[in-house]
Amino acid sequence: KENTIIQSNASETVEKSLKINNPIVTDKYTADAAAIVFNDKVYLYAGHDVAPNDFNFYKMEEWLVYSSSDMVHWEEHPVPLKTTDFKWASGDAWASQVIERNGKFYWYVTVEHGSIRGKAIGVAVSTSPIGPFKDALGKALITNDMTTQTEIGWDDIDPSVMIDDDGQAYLFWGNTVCHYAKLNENMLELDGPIETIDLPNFTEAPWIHKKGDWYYLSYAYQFPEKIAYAMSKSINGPWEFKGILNELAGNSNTNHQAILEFKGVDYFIYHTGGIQPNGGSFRRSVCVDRLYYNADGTMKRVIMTSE
Ligand code: FUB
Repeated sequence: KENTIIQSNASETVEKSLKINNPIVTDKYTADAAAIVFNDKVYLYAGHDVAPNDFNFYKMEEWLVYSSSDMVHWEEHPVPLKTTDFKWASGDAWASQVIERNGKFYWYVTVEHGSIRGKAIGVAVSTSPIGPFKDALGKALITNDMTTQTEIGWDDIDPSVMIDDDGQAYLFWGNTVCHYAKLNENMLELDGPIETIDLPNFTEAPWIHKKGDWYYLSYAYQFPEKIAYAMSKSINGPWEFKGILNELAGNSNTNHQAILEFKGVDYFIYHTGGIQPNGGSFRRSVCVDRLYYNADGTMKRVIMTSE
């Protein structure tokens, strides 16, 4: 299977066909990617899987950042953020997402809290998309104590953030239960109650995005994870379940997506355990493929070139 990007450059009237090579990073294990477009480039943020080959759990202590002008050639930048940058945290660089507002870049991350049981969501800030980023609050934005719907310590993970057309920012997150709340304009405080969304077989990894008039809430579905999604005409729902967007990602129990449009082309970013011989659920690799919408706004199943 070949997934190519056709880019036309009107001034030169040339068309170049670029082939995506998956996984996009081969000298490190990368997972849980998020991406933004800024000044004609894509910035891709990922957790760094460093679990030794005989260690069967996540070992992640820093996040990485890559940039690209064409989604095919990627430049790695110096490590922009580590769990040790959050003095109140004790480790675990789990899933995250960056967003730009008024020239500042806010990075919402999952970490293990040092003194409150379980995972928590923190925020780091920078004036550049490649950092360096600094802890913006000196404490967690969301902790396990704030959402007690489940007994597990990892229900407050996987932040996804969006600024709507009217300027209102929203934070979505969760494992087992999907939560969302408004964010203040300073991006550092909640601006209202924490709500929950009922989604079939929601496991984790919500990703909120908007295209045209539609809001899309995609998420990791069941376990091992596929990616499913729901659509709504309002960010407050009701959400209509639309089915599976991506099948099981090869050789990894988790499957964590990011969705974006860049230079008029839609992309689906995910991870697999694809690098052999040692890739797997705790040594994952970020992949990119094309995403296609139907005329009614629904998304077609992703054809993974990583397999
Ligand atoms: O990478 C650690 C966790 O695994 C993430 O937070 C989840 O989304 C899953 O990918």
